[in-house]
This record gives sequence, C-alpha cells and structure tokens, in this order.
Amino acid sequence: MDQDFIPFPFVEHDPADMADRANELYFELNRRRSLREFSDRPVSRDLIQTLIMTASTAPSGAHKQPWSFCAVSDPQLKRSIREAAEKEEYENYHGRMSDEWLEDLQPFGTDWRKPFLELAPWLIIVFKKAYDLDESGDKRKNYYVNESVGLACGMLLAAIHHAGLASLTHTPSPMNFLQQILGRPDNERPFLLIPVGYPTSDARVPDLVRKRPEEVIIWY
Ligand code: IYR
Repeated sequence: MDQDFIPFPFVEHDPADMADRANELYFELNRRRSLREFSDRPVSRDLIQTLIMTASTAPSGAHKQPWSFCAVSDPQLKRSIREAAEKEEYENYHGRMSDEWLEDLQPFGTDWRKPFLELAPWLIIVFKKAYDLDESGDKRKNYYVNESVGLACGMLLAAIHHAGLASLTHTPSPMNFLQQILGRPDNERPFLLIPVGYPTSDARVPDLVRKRPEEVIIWY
C-alpha cells in the first residue's frame, strides 16, 4: 500500500519568543507531581477522551500505534481492581520486595493499601499490543512496543497535568489481573495504571528535588 505524503505541518515561531515558550512549558511540567491522595470529585468523560487522544498522537514504531487505553469510572470495576491490586501489593510489601527496595520506597510512605484506585474518578489502564490481528486473523507484528507505549504514557501525563488534573503512575505487580478484569484480548498486556482526578484539599507530596542540568546532560 502506497502512503500519500503531505507538506510538513511546521509552525515557525519568532526566535525572540522561542525561549519564553520553552521556559513556560518547562515551568509548567516541572510543577507536575505524582498524587496519591485523590478526591472523588468527578471529571467528565469528554475531557478524559481528549487526554487519551492526545496520548495517542505519540510516535510509534512503523506507526502501528500499539496501545489501547481502558478508561474505567464504573465503581464496581474500580473496586475489583483495587481488591486485586491490594492482594498483590500485600504480598509485595510482606516478602516479595527486597530490603533495598523497601528502603528506597520508605521516603514516599507507600504501602499495600491503594484507596486511590476507588476514590479517583477515572483509572486509565494502558495496554501494550505485541501484535495485531489482520482481517483474516493473521498476526501482524508491532515494533518498539515498550518505547512507543512509554512515549504515549508520557504525553498522557503531560496532557492530564496541562488540563489541571493530577495523576499517579501506578504499577501494581504482577498486573496480569487487569487483563482478566477488563477482559482484554491475548495480544494486549497491561503496561501502566494511571488514576486521574483532583487532589484532596489537604493532599501532600514529598518535597522532592529534581536533578540539575549538569547531573543529567552531557554536552559534546
Ligand atoms: N508497586 C508498589 C511499589 C512501588 C514501587 C515503586 I519503584 C514506586 O516508585 C512506588 C511504589 C506500589 O504501588 O506500592
């Protein structure tokens, strides 16, 4: 199949504005924080759809777009997800995680309890697709699946933050239970669970420091 080509949809900015634009986005994204204390304040489905479609603009290997996003607001489903996640996390915090791991997590005060999985108005569960099935049911391979889906998740977090909402990148482990509860097909594997919503009025986060330029950039 031949692909049509169009002119590159480039928007040029006045060089005098470019640093301001770059700084504005940096300051905005630098304010993003992972939230664990969600309120139950509702968020519209339309807004969630726009945020997911923003994520779905991510680049992907051979433009296969190897992702699907389950958007869960149903209270029963959220409860099932919370129960299954807490069961696994209980095992993690009581023997499955190494002492070093528990020590590294200690500053964040996390434990096996995951009330946000019921409180947050939406859970977005991102699935990665190792392959797709064509019309005749034959497997069609996807490429750079982890990279592609990781990029989509990053764009989703930025979109959520930009819209004035908060999120958490939650990785219950193991998370195959999400595939069962959500009835996803065999070519899909859970990648990341992202609660989305508003913080409680007294939500607190650890006072973290981000690495400085000289710690993360190597110039050549
Ligand atoms: N998945 C567990 C443990 C956990 C692991 C890491 I690495 C974190 O940055 C945070 C938590 C949990 O959700 O509690």
